[in-house]
Amino acid sequence: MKVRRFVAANSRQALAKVKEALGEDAIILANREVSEGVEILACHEDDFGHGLDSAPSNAPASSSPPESAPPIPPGHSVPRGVGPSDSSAAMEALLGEVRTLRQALERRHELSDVLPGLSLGDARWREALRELGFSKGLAKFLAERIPSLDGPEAMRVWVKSALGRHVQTMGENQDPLATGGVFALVGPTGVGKTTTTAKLAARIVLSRGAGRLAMISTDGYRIGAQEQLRTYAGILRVPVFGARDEADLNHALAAVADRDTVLIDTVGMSQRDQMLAEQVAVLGRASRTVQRLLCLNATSSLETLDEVVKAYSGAGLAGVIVTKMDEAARLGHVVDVVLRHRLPVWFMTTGQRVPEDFEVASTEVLLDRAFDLAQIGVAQAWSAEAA
Ligand SMILES: Nc1nc2c(ncn2[C@@H]2O[C@H](COP(=O)(O)OP(=O)(O)O)[C@@H](O)[C@H]2O)c(=O)[nH]1
Ligand SMILES: [Mg+2]
Repeated sequence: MKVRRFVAANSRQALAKVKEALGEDAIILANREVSEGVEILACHEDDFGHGLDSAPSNAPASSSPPESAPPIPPGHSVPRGVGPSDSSAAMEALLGEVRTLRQALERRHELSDVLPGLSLGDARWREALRELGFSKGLAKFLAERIPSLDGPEAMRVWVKSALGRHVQTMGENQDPLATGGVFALVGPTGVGKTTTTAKLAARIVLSRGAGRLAMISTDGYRIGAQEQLRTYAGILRVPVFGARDEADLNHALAAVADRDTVLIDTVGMSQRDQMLAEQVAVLGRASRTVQRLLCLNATSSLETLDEVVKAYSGAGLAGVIVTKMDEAARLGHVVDVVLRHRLPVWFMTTGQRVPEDFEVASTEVLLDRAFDLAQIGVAQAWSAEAA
């Protein structure tokens, strides 16, 4: 069989070369992506099969079988499927299969006329995932594995289900605060710790009453910071204690020992602040076990969120609260960060109103919002091309 190799920048050009050289009935034996573009191995239909099923027609009739063929022991018949009578039927079947493959390749090629870039390579998917906020690495990883050619909607469904198995959230019907405990909201200044503490407090008061809840503010540095929490606490009739240092904190915790749930609103610290390690240590040494919840501002960049998580991770984080989701243009970066650090998302906040703009995190909702493709340019371009 005379196999020829054709290489071109894309499958359309490679197929054109095949047709030009070998005619309409050329048999495509293989195709794959190579560094120069696409490589197609093909032969002329008349050549197909020569050298596979029998010796070439110009070979002497008595020529011995190829060395690689196992000798047939005396007294044994030729096994079915390789004997001369079966060979032509097998070859016919193989030929049929190759034709089907060729048609599939050509259909794929036609589809790429409608949705350029979909049929070959994964650059389009990667671009879309990058636009949604995912990191280069995760976009590449996912794009290389997306199996479908059916456009952005299929991509959305597939990626959502692939990521959905790994994004950890509490789920709509579970309230992680229901069992009580001491929870400290930590994170940089301005991410929404105080507002979210108030939202959580309101939620607890509404479901279980004010009698089992207390609040502590360690934010003694900013003017009005404790006042802000005291105002909410006053409305909710929940006691609030100020704590400037470790001794204060333990004193406050002792004073609220009868409350099954304690919310600590901490002082905001930059992820680069030297004091941060001290804050982590103080909460770690507290007289009651403190579960730290890191507030991640959804409007921050992926790099910033990554840096914040790394800085705040010391001694372990119980989970994450994604804040300001209402202001974020995209959420892929948030999903990316919680995935790579394997952090469960407990809550999501969606506005300034206390207590309304608050949700218990659900993977479904988080991914739905992260894959709101309508917002991104690639999907619009896709729809325009597909129309
Ligand atoms: N748009 C929006 N603003 C929020 C959200 N949560 C808090 N904020 C606002 O962000 C600002 C800082 O919030 P604050 O709770 O004081 O942040 P802290 O410094 O971390 O305690 C305030 O103006 C809040 O009203 C939210 O989910 N969405
Ligand atoms: Mg605050």
